[in-house]
Amino acid sequence: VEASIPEPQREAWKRNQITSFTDKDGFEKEVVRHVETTLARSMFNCDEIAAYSATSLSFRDRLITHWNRTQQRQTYRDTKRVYYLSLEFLMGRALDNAMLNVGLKNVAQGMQPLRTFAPDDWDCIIEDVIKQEHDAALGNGGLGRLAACFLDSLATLNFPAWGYGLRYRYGIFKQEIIDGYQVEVPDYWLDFNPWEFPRHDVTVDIQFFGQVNKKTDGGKTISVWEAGEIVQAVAYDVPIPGYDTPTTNNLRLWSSKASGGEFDFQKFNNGDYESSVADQQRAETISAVLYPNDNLERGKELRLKQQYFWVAASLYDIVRRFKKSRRSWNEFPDQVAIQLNDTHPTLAIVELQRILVDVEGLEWDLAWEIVTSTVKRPLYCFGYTNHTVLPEALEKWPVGLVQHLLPRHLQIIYDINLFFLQSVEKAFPNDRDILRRVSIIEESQPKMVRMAFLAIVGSHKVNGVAELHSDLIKTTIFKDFVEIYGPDKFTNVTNGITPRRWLHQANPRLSELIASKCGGKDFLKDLTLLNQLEKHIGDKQFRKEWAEIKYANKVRLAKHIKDTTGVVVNPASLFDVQVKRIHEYKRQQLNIFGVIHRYLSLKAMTPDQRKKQLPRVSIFGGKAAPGYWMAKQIIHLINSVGAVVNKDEDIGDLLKVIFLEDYNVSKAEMICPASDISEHISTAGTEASGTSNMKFVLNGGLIIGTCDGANIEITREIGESNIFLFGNLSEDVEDLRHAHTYGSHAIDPDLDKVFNEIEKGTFGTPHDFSAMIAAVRHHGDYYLVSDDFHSYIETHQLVDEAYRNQDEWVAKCITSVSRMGFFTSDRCINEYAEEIWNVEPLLVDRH
Ligand code: Z15
Repeated sequence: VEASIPEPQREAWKRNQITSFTDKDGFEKEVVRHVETTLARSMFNCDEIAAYSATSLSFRDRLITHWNRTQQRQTYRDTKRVYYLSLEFLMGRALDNAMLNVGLKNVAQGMQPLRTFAPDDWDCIIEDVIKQEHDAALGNGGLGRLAACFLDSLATLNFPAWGYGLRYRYGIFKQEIIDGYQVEVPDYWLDFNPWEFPRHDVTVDIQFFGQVNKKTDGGKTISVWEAGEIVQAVAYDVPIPGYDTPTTNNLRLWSSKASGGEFDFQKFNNGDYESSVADQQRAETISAVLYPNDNLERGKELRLKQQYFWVAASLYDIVRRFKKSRRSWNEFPDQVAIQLNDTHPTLAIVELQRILVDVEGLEWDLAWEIVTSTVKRPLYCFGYTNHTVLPEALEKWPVGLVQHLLPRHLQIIYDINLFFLQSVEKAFPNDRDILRRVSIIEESQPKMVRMAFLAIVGSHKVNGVAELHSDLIKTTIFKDFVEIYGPDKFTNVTNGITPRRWLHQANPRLSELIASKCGGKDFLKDLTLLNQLEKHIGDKQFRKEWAEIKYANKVRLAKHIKDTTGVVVNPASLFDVQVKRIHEYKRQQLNIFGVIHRYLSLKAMTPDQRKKQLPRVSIFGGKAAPGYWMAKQIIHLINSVGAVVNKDEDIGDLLKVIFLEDYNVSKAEMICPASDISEHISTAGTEASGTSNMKFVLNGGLIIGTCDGANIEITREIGESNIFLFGNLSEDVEDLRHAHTYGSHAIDPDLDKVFNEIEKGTFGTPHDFSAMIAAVRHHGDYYLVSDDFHSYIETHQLVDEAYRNQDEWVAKCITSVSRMGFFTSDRCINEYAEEIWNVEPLLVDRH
């Protein structure tokens, strides 16, 4: 690194090496300095917000030195880098994570300067400080959180890697529940964000619209994309610290701005002030807001603009970095691995081809070899991860829209498609229909660009996110491509989660107990070490401490429930949790129908019978896309059932129904450790993986679930006796759906009773819920709610029985945790690195 610093600067750099705090005193000094200088406040009125700000700034300073060093080292060594392109990064809070990863949370605990505002309980101070931070919620759900876990693992494993995303001014909306309905409130989160660094010197001009003109250049015909509109991309960098390593990677988020600074001065001077302001506003709109749909594409022009804006800026940046190394273009895939998180960044393939051919003047074939890495040597550039088989989530863009916004890109897409179809025709001369089926252009009215197909053609590897899902894409939506390319292009990388945030940070007491049995904290870096827990299962004291921690976590959640909903729940009850985006395929409706069934059963009992029942709290949480009417009705039904059940004196503690407002990453950190049983009950074959299932089991909860996504692999790892599986299998779904539509469709009799009760008005105006019932009764029950209902109810009965035997229950939980090592995102990242990216870690010296 030293050698990379120019001679004149090197001496000054050496003389003034920045050292950051290592102990309480050093930390305290930094906090006071930041309060009194950076924040221009006085220690006399240091409130929680000032305390949060100063603490963050102090830790941030620490990160910056490591971050600089990491970047210098990566530049100097010039090895292959990974670029993770994702429209979503659901990061949550940064401070706690930074403190834990740097390993100095203890110095911040009970810190002297902050005692002014919490004089009684010094140990709690830091937890109060942490809570001041606003979640960075630049994502919808699983896909965005996966990207965040991957960044944590990439840094922890010392991979030279960058994330590229959009800096939305508004992340996912804040959810309020008013009269039982979801109301969306904008989430303005950037007011004070110490974790981002604006790079006003790192900008890229991005072009939209205009026309393509043919020109001759030295006898060669070239395409020139001219006129149109220019928007400027400005980089904002976020440091990503690894756990117990100095490696600190970079997440670069692009923000949009009118090009030419504040105003178009031409227009301004011409007296056209209003239109120059309008231009500016229009440019800033591109990065203004995250589209709040999970597993749904709505084909909006602004969304396509976001995608191109982000992809073009990122590629420009990647190419600029590559060109600094003065290598020849055919080395590009040796230096660059780009992972496409879903099809959202697929235009990157087209944009790279455009840069190589139109800007750099390469021949088409050579350029395409670089893009697709089809050269004989094992070169790698693009990899594409598919996250869903749901038809409504598969991206397609109208050809007319692409033509209008990105005329040159449409030409390139047509050329890519032409060469691709020619090769298919050659390989399958007798199959006329295959060309229609696999064409990147769907010949519909209007014609559509199929982004997944483009991503497959332009990538050297395509992966699904759990075994079942990866098998499904090979046999259904991408079947023809397996025939064309052979099976090796398609692979599986089962998702994982970072144990740093999802165990150590979310559940510090459990993490500590585990450390005491697994030979220290090494398990946080090698999660398979959890298997040492199993030999302690017979230890009564250990089981007792385990159960006490779960109970304390439930008490904490019960307090949150009381504070936010006013409902008092008994922490000794079985806590049954379903928190995730609200979606018909995830079947929160099945859960709430089950709750109603339980309620009716309890009501039908004598007081003596009731005394023998196990008390339960059914906890729901999750956001519905603002335009997803049915999902909003489901939220309303849950709240309506809660309103009736929670005040029913016959029922008391036996059943409570809670809807937790505004489920997000920081709430998940509190909820996961407090669950006894969590619900992962999607219709078989619809949930690509699921990742909260992993979080709940890792925190010592059991799960009830269908044979879907990663549930199947969780079962394989932890054992069938430690999970409650129910419902129809994925291979039978098609036939069942067919039978609903073309045969007679008899509703499960217990479910019928539930419907009748809703229709009697027990839970408010029946009309509000008629569409939900009709979806099952009259519209083909696409999600198989009725088919799975009986099995679901029976399995919940088994859960009750199992929970009565607390000793055995706790043993099941410990066994499960001990076998969860596979589901760390570190394992995923190592698999991607080996199988897809061909990159190696790069260690940075400790200082
Ligand atoms: C999303 O959150 C997921 C898939 C998508 O296609 C979109 Cl657009 C959003 C989720 C899957 O539903 C979930 O099963 C998976 O665990 C997650 O991505 C991460 O792979």
